[in-house]
Parts: sequence; structure tokens; C-alpha cells
Amino acid sequence: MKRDIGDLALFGGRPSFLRPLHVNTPNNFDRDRLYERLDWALDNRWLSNAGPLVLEFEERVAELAGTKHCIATCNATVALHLLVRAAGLTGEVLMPSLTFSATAHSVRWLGLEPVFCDIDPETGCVDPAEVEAKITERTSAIFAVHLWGQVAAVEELTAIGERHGIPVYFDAAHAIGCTLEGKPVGGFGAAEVFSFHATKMVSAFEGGAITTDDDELAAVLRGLKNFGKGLPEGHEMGGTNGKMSEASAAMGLTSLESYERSLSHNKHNYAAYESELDSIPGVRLFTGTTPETNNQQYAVVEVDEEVTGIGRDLLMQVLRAENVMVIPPIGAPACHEIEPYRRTPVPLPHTERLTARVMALPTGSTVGREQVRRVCDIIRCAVANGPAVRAGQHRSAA
Ligand code: T4K
Repeated sequence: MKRDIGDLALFGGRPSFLRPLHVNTPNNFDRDRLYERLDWALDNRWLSNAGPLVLEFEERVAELAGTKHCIATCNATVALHLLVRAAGLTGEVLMPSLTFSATAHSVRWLGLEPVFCDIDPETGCVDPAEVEAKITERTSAIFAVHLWGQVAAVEELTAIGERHGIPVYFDAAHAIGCTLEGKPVGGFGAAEVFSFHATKMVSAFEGGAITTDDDELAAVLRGLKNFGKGLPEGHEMGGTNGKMSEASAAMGLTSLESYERSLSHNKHNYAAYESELDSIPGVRLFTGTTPETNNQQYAVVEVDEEVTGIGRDLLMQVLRAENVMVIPPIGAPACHEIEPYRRTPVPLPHTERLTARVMALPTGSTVGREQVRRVCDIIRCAVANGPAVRAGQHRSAA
């Protein structure tokens, strides 16, 4: 147990962890099942192009999302590109700035302009009032994000979309298995996009998917992701290669089978962080308004420097010296604070306040109760010695 400033590795103490403990370490899965599936694909000699494993993966994801269609892709970024093209979007797309750069880049890459909106500070998700206020005649869509598994304000955004005749899409990269009033993420808006990157709750090594109930949109997406094959006559878009491979689908199916186990780990870790942090003033889990329906794949904490005496950045430095490789959570810094978007300054006070205060702690099925306890022990010691840690840091910098 660390008590004094000298116990902290940043000031010469022994690191709490011998090996780096990363954030977003890929979840555990059944390796034998993965190898079986890969063997089967190799024996079958069908490795890509709508193979049986991809079709099965699409079926499973559509079931989970409760939608008619799931179109699997090589990653979520390409899925977003396909959606922009299939929906024929132009001009401006409204979105939160508090998201991974991929949401904004997907739009910009295709020559459209992402227009950033502030968040509701309670949820971290885009504020519907901001969205409505920023609609112009060039607005062709709203891209909302279920940030850190917190489901966005679906009802309000859908109503805004209907009022102004623009479609609403959801970037659901963080939200597989999350729900809103019992309804699973995947079926909201005109379409939703999932990511199955290695670091996500469900991993396909790299992978993505679009879920929708719209038959026409689904058919166009399928054509566009496969070099334009099967698109209706006269369709001018051509196509690209956005297909998922059989190896990725093998991993995706195997990872999906571990979903409940990963979820249970996340819930246990979340509860453990909540109870450990309860006794540390100024550091609290960012829960959003509906934590019970979140898959809790991210353990994001908010640091109130006025109470702790040390800010988020210094606390991260303390933890990293202990081999706890904490990082700012996805979306921090926000898109409008990074290249190429920061060249056009736009004030988003709630976003800026939150991104300066949050960090992501390790969780997932590779992290256990004892590790959570030790991570919180470091935070407790750093906060208890807040002014001394700050002064010590100044001395070592000098
Ligand atoms: N929309 C949103 C809201 C998203 O968050 C994302 C992606 C997308 C769209 C686009 O989805 P994809 O096109 O990727 O399907 C990572 C992921 O590459 C990305 O998928 C994810 N979100 C993003 C938030 O994180 P980086 O560049 O931040 O990853 P990196 O290499 O810095 O690693 C992050 C952490 O994960 C580190 O603590 C190390 C750890 N890690 C990483 C990998 C790859 C591991 O422990 N093992 C690993 O294999 O983008």
C-alpha cells in the first residue's frame, strides 16, 4: 500500500506493476474456437467475398441489434464512408466534437464538412439543442455518437431529423449490446455503425458493420462495399473494397461468444472502481445518466483539480510511472482541438471542460479486482499527497 509521496514511482518508489498495464487491452476469447473456425475456413478454401463466416457474423450482429440488415465491413471507418456515399450526403454533417477522429475524418475524407456541436455535460453525448441550432440549408445529415457506451439522445435527435427532413445516423463504435429503454443499439436512426477493432468489446481484429432496417440502403451498401457489383442500373457511384475477410469474421464470431463474459468482467470492474473511488475526493467515474444499460467497456474517470490538488495530466504521469499506462479517453482531445479542424476555432465549452478532466483506466476481461484495487491505491496516495506531488513535480522539472 502506498502512503507517502516517496512510495510513488514518480518520486523514486517501486512501481506498483512490474509490467505495463494497458488500457483497451483486447478481451479474452476462446482460442481453440478461433483456431477451429480458421481451420474450417482454410479447408473450405473460401477466405473472403461474402464467405459463410461473414454471413454468419452478419446474422449474429443483426440479431443483437434487432435489425433486418447487417453489412459487415473491413472496419468502421470504411463503414462510415460507405454510409456517406450510399445516402448521397453532401455539404455539412452535424456531429459532436467529442468523438474519435474517425467520425469527423470519414466525412471530411469525402469532401464534406463536419460541423461540430457541443455535448450535454451529463451524458458526454451531443446536445440536441446545439444540433438543431446549427442546422443550415447545407446540412445533409446528423451523425450522433454513443460515446463510451452511453446511448445518445435518440428520441430528441430523431424528432429534430424529422422536423428538418434530414436523416440521423449513429456512430455506435462503442455501443455493441447497449440499450435504450430495452431496445438494443443498432436499430436507431436510419442506420448505425459498429466497430469491431481489436480494442473493442467485440473484436474481429479489424472490422465494422452497418445495421439498418432500410432494404434499399442495405442493397446499395452491399454493392458499394464490393466494387459496385449488384448496384441497380444507372447507379453512378462505382464502388470500393470494404469487405470483411473470413479470418476477421472467425474472430468476430468467437469474440461475440465471449460477450457475456466480457460484460460481466466490465460490470465487476466498474463496481470495484466505483467503491474504491468513493473514498477518494475529487475523482469519480463518469457514468452518464444510464450506466446500467452501458456495456461499460470503458472506465472513464473525471478528476476535479480543485478538490484533488492535482490535475488529470499530473495524475496520469503518476500512474504511468507505476506502469499503469492510462490514456485520455476516446474523444480527448476533441476533434475541434486537433488537426485539421483546429484551424477553424469553434467554442465548445462543455466539450473542452470535460476533455481536460477525464482519463481512461484499465478494464475489460484481462483486468481483475486486485489490479483495480492497486490502480486506485496509487490514485488515493497521489490525491492524499496532492500539494506535495505538485510541488515535487515542479522541483523535478526545475
Ligand atoms: N468511431 C468511433 C467513435 C471510434 O472510437 C472509432 C475507433 C471509429 C469510429 C473507427 O473504428 P475503426 O475504423 O477503427 O473500426 C484505436 C482503434 O484503432 C480505434 O478502433 C478506436 N476507435 C480508437 C478509439 O482506438 P488508437 O490509434 O487510439 O489506438 P492505439 O494504438 O493508440 O491503442 C489504444 C490503446 O489500446 C493503448 O492503450 C494500447 C491498447 N492496445 C491497442 C491495440 C491495437 C492493445 O493493448 N492491444 C492492441 O492490439 O485507435
